[in-house]
Amino acid sequence: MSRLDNDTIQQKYERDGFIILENVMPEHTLNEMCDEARSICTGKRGDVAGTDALAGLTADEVMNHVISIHFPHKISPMLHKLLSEKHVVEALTAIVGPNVKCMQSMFFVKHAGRPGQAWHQDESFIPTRDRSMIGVWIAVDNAMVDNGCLWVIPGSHRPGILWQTRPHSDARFDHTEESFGYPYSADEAIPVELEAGSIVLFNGYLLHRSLNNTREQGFRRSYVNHYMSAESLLPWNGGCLEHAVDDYRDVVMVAGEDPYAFKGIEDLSVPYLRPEDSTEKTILGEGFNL
Ligand SMILES: O=C(O)CCC(=O)C(=O)O
Repeated sequence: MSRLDNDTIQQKYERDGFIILENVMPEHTLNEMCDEARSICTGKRGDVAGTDALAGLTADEVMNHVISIHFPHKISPMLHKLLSEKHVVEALTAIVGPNVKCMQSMFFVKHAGRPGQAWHQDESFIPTRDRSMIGVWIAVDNAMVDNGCLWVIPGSHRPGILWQTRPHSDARFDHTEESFGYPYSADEAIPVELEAGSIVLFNGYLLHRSLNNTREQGFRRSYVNHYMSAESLLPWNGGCLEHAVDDYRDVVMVAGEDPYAFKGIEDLSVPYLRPEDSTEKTILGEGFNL
């Protein structure tokens, strides 16, 4: 990251809607992240919705049933600390401003044969009030086209429109709805192939997707975290509350001052395993509406 100065970061991000930081995470950290994911999946870090139904399976077997672990930072000090990784925070402050908070973490596992996620915009799911949402996607394994790397439509964040979404029946993707009605063609999309340890930061309005992992074996893991300006309120439900609150306060400050510190921090986000497809929603039990 220090390889780019702040102006370049801002210019590229404003133009394309994403920037890449190469070779940020050392191999030992990537290995620790994988060990941590295994511990979480087998309940060694505390309660995770979805693990009961998969009790008795090995960590790798559990990870073969799920797309991702949501909010792992809530129970893993190691993954919590990585939210504030210094190169990431430097890039975030260059793009978002001096005061930055994180509201979500996800550890994607995407085993061989498992689906990706259809075209979508992250701000459709996590609505900031100032359009400052930014995803930080850390490649834990080499992420290539054949194992389901991210794809983006460069510049698609610029209109600042959240396109409509609808259910789809494309078996390459999980049950999450797809965006449609946008004025871009398939040949404007580009794959974001990354070596393990590299990172892509992308705008919450950027159209992106990931394809299925077509390999015979192995995982395509990524640690994906969402951040925003600390000045903005966050009318969100955290993916598990029945209704959105005016300002979701289960956040982690990673830079600067929190102008709403007087509200305190709440314990709202619940770590859970996101099922591989809608037929496995039952592993989560009542109260989840994914
Ligand atoms: O990593 C993936 O396969 C999908 C990630 C994604 O689309 C997202 O984080 O919004």
